[in-house]
Amino acid sequence: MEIHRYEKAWFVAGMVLIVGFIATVVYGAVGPGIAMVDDSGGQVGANPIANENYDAVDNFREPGVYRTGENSFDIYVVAQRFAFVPGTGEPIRIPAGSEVTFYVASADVTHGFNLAGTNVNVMVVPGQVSEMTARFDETGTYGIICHEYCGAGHHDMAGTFEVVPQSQYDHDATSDDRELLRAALTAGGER
Ligand SMILES: [Cu+2]
Repeated sequence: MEIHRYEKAWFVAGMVLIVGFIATVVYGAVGPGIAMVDDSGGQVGANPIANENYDAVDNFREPGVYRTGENSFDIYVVAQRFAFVPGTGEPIRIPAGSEVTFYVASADVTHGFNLAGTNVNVMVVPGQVSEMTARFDETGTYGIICHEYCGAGHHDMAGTFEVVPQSQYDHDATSDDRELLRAALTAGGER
């Protein structure tokens, strides 16, 4: 049986494309370390989030930035129509050289959480805490974008994430300090 040479050429081209596609996936996983977000954040009732009843859930806290170590932070974000809390009203701010774990939950419908220009990019499904960790060594400002159509104000659903120099880091901007302050006030009695 004779195979036409054009047919042979297309067969070779097809094989090269398949091998090329597999190679890009392998490179993405091994090289830049691109990974899928899994369900490690756990499930969460959508009602407690919508009602701001954060004490009722053990894997989500009041939205804000919590310092967990010298250079590590946990950031809890609620995505709701049509804002990120925090992020939209006030920027999320961390010092450069930080490792950040994001916990994002939805108060209503499915949203997206993407730090523009980074690998931090996840769907925020009601009932699920989307958890992902990233390192920010350089200063910069990133837009936070909702990339899942969520309603009439979707195009306005955006926020700001700022990585500032250590020296400029504003302690007052973090809720862990507010919490420390609250604890100090409670310890010192009512005022
Ligand atoms: Cu949206």
